Amino acid sequence: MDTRKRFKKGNGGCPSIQCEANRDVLCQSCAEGVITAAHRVEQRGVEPCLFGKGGTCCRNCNMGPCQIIEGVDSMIGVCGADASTVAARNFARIVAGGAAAHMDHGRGVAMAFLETARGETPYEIKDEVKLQATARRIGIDPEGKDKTDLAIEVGEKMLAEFGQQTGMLEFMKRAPAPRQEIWKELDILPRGVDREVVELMHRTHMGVDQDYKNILQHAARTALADGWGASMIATELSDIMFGTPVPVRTKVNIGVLKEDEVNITVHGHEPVLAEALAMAANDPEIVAECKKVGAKGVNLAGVCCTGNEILMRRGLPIAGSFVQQEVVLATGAVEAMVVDVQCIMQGVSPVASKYHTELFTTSEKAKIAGAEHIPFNEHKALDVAKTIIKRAIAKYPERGKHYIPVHQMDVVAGFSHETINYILGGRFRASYKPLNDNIINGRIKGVAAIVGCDNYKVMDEVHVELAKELIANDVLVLVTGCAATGVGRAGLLSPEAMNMCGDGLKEVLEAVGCPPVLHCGSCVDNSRLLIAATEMVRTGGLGDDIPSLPLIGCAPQWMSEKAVSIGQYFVSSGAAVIFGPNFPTSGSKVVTDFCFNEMKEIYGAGWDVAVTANEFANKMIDKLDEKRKALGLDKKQERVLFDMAMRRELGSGLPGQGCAPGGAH
Ligand code: SF4
Ligand code: MSK
Repeated sequence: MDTRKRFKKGNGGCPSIQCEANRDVLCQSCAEGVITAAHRVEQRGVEPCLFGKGGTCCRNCNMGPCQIIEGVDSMIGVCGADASTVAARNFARIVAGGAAAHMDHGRGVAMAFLETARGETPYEIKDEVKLQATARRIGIDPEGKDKTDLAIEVGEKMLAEFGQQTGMLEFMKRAPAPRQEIWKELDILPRGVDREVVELMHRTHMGVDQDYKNILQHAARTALADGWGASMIATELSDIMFGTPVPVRTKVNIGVLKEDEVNITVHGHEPVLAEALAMAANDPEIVAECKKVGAKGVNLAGVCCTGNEILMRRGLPIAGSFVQQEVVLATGAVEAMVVDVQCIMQGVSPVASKYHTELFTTSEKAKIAGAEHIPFNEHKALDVAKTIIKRAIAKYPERGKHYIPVHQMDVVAGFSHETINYILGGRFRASYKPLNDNIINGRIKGVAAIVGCDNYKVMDEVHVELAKELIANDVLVLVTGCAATGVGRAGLLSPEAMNMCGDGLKEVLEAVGCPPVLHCGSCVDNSRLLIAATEMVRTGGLGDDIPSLPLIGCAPQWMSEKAVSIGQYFVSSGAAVIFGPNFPTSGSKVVTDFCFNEMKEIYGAGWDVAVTANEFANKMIDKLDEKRKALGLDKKQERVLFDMAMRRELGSGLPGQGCAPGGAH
């Protein structure tokens, strides 16, 4: 079902969908003639092409393309492939595409980490405590080793996992023991990060694996290599190198652009370039250049997940989520947009060309016609960053007709799994035990993750209304990616939003002063949620594996292949996932039933779909209630009050100051 509201024409003939800030900018005269994704949806329709919808069209060889209809004998592939084989192959290839994006990202971070450890970049090893904890976790004894030697050893071991051919990825050992047993029995423990994607592409080549269950099993293995492998490596090494996030106050939405400063937006996913730009932005040389052109300074603002990376670690603002990337440029107030990889619409190039805006690509993997390519290199990170910033400064005097909307919202972000451990546990009892206890006593019904993209098929309000409904029902909400920016725009990432919570959740949050919706980072940072779930299991009282936890994930506005890989690694880890419209296998009932039902038997969790916020909320709350019932938590429990003895037992584990009990750090 299409939930997208029909476009209303504004004064300037502008499409009026998604958020108010978008509408406001696109209706200004400075945006006249600008074509954005919203306009293209209007021109092409919300379903631009039906070939491939439902996952049963195949173009894996030149005897096709073949459009296959399940249950119609004459509508199978020329090679005889049926709908289940094709739907499973296509689903698996989506997982491969998404996982590969995270894997290449993770490899880039691991290489930058190693170069940093060797003193070859301007970055540093900022979180030594996490370095030591990570070393221990991957079987390296940090005792007696200096920071440099230890970081080199950790970097080499992590980087080696990408090319590893046999054995098991080190971070898989963090999962609850029963989960590891299930993976072992199913023979889906990833052997190496890259190997699983290559094998998946081979298996889904014409004439190889034609058993849909076998194909989906390997898709699960590949997704695990993403979540517990590449994504976790990227998150953990980024934290060690750039600092583990702690709560910071900042702002989101297009109104963060500034009239009197040089606006540079960083768009994409990799933190290394954005970090270098942030380091260079306050350099005296740059400040002096700004003065020369009458600007007060450089205003660095994020778009998409690069935005989430610098928001979490540096408190820099986010100008826009995925659906806002072209609109940010249509303000006419951006001197430069710097992009790296993933989720960058080609449409940004023609929009930038209408203004004085410089569009720079920086990764050899991602060039865009009309953009200037300035290759980024970690060894010369600051030089490249300064070159880009100086080019942007030179454009400031050319800023013409422009419009910066008022829309911006205060947010508190930076909830790494270490921070959740600390903030919910308190300074003297940092642990997941208070979270578990409040779930057990019923003040918190459970935990829900709203992750993933935003896109034009589903209205923005789904994220927002869903989050509101969940917190009103005492569900603690964790958000990542562009969903996080969307709920941030609506004010849900601020402690003031606790007034919207049910009484139980409100009571808990009032005691710790954190928002009811916790921003946990970018799309690779979904790996933080795996660790949070694992810590909840380890803390005790909620069963011995992830499927028993009152925990559920959803991606109402999923767009990217990465979302499918993330969803599959959640499911394979035992956390149920509800997706927004157009589940990729919907053309095959056989495969969809397998994903929705049989996966529950195999992994203890399966997929589901929903459309409206209400439907999502009902399904998610029902699922949490079901889990609570299975744990015997449907009856009223007494609240556990912590006395001094219990606090001593829990110990201390401030982020950046040591390992939390249970090894959460
Ligand atoms: Fe058609 Fe089979 Fe070729 Fe796919 S692999 S395009 S189903 S003939
Ligand atoms: S950027 S993958 S639109 S979350 Fe990570 Fe946003 Fe989705 Fe891209």
